[in-house]
Amino acid sequence: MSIRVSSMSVLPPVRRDRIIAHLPQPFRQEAALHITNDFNNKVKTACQEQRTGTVGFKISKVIVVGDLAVGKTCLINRFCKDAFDKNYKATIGVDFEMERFEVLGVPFSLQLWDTAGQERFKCIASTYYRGAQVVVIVFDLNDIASLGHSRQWLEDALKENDPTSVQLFLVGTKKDLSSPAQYSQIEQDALRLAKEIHAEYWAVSSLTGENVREFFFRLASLAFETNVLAELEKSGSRQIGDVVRINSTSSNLYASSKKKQPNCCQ
Ligand SMILES: Nc1nc2c(ncn2[C@@H]2O[C@H](COP(=O)(O)OP(=O)(O)OP(=O)(O)O)[C@@H](O)[C@H]2O)c(=O)[nH]1
Ligand SMILES: [Mg+2]
Repeated sequence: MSIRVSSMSVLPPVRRDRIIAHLPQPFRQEAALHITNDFNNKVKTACQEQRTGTVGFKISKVIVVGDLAVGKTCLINRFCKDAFDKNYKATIGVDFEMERFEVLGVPFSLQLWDTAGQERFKCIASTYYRGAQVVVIVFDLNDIASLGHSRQWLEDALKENDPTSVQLFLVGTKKDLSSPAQYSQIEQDALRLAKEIHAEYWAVSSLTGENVREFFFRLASLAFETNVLAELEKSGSRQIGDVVRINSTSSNLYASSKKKQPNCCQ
């Protein structure tokens, strides 16, 4: 029995609108993690041959950080639940969402950790930073101070992670509230910072939904690509016969997916 079939018996199939077949493009070419038109060839070939590494069940951990009330929870809720709440309810400590995709025919999940921006919850929230493959720093496009604080959020997030392997996104929210003139002013500063910290820049509105889906699809695609490349690198040193293919047994699937979990999530 193939793993895809066996995982379906545990989980419902991936939603049709979570299927990614082509690499989504960045929001701004000048502040992008990379600007290739398509997925890495090695990744595409591995997916076609169902040779994406030792785990068929791939997960990346994403932490979402930034000042209080910049719109972290709304951003996640717009994407995961297609909902928007105009009333502010502070996140206490941390919230968690799991979002499932299928990228190049391979099941892939994002663990989204929505952390609290309020100072008094920061020490609880920061205990969840460890083991992140992706860090999303959120700021409010109408509040220049929140952009300025992004460096501190980054520093805190990187204390718990390997800075060389983390993918960074800098996301400006509440685009609906800024005039074109105000927007282009803050965008210049945001682009400068994004380039400096090697982050990919996005501007979104959770109220209207502008760019929200595009952003998460891009994030999922880049996280998937990095995840598969790392697996291929690891499995490169093994014999071909040692590689557990996607169509291996379901017991292997869960044994290996468990091993991949960061300590803080157990
Ligand atoms: N107009 C507009 N308002 C937004 C948008 N995103 C968030 N808001 C509002 O901003 C406020 C704060 O949003 P949250 O998502 O709760 O902020 P947060 O960053 O999660 O805050 P903490 O959990 O305290 O860190 C709420 O009143 C939202 O309705 C947006 O895109 N446009
Ligand atoms: Mg929140």
